[in-house]
Amino acid sequence: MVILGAGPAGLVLANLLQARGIDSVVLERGSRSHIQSRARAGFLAANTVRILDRYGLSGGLHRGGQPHSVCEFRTDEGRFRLDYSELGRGERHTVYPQQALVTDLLAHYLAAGGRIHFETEVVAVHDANGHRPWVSVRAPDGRVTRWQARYIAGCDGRHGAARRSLPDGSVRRYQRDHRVTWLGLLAEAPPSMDAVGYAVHPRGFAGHMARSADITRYYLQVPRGTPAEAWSQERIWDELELRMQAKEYGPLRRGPIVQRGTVAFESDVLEPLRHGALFLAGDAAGLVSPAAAKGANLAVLAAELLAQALIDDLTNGDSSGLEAYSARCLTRIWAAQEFSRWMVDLLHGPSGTDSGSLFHNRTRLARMAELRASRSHQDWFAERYVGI
Ligand code: RFL
Repeated sequence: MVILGAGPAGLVLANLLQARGIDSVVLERGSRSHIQSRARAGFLAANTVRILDRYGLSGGLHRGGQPHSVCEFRTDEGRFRLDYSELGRGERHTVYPQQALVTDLLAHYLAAGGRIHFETEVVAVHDANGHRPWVSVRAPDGRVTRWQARYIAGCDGRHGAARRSLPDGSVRRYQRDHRVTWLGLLAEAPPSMDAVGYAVHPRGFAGHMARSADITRYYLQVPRGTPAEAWSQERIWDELELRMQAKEYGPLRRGPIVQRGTVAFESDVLEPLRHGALFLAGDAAGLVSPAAAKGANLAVLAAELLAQALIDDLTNGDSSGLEAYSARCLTRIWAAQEFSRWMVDLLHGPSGTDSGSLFHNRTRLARMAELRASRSHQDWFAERYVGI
């Protein structure tokens, strides 16, 4: 078994196969220090934690993660809070940085005797639909070699080799550009509030998410094409305070911004998630806009489904799980896409003054008003926001 990519999808899959003695290798383009320091997700759903618990992969997140269950919406019409541990299914998030999770998963895999090659880029997947599937690989010294495998797991993200290797017409790609861009910021500053903050402002969205006692993530909606370095730190803090209505609700705790990057909101889903011996999981299978914090959670879920199916096939000769993998996974992916799109629409309005934009903004405010006032809307929101 060859696994492309050492993100959450690849490493959960690798751990589960290793635990059942299935011979596999992970091929990762980046260095170990790169994957262990790449800041991305932080909000893990309760179901993700249950999956990691099931396989003994959750020690680090129980020690270092923080339970979280409150979000606060701020609009022109005031603010309101939802504690989703008291709504819907009563579940919480665990806030644990993705790079810490990746570090834990890698350590566990290596301790169990797992094999991984860093700085080893998969160039392409070959003959996935044939008798002898293989991948071509560029080693750190530049030599191109090959790995043969019975099955190949494409867990190498949206721009990886698995997607690139799919022959024309073998899968269909459903795609949407949400026309929203966030400037994602990591500040060396304590959180400014004890909740996830979603500020909907005429100048655009602003978000606040605690990562730890001294690190906070902020997001600012910016025009598409804005370079990440375009805004000075002072301008960023002023804009965050304005949109989050700091004058009314309290100042933000400022600190140096130590990482920044822009994220253009795009979503896509491939169907089916299998081409012969090649299976797609995580971002390689479908990219979800980060508005609803679903991507890493879907990656872990898909990895478990795929691992179970592979174990059944390779240890019992039962291929029914592999045949059902794509459809089972796609049901979850589309549900996450639907909620994510709902969140994108709730948090961002068109900036134009044409009647279509004004109409859109009015319906958005109506959606917010229902969320503020209606218990059944809040239950619906809670179930989808923290669920997967
Ligand atoms: P990853 O994590 O991108 O890992 C893929 C790995 O594959 C390697 N690779 C290759 N290796 C070999 N050969 C090649 N040709 C290769 N090409 C690529 C890469 O180096 C990498 O190590 O994919 P995976 O495992 O599918 O995991 C997906 C998640 O990383 C992603 O969905 C989340 O980060 C999305 N996301 C969030 N998800 C959540 O569930 N909760 C959150 O709170 C959350 N916040 C976020 C996010 C994503 C964000 N950005 C940056 C898009 C916040 C942000 C800002």
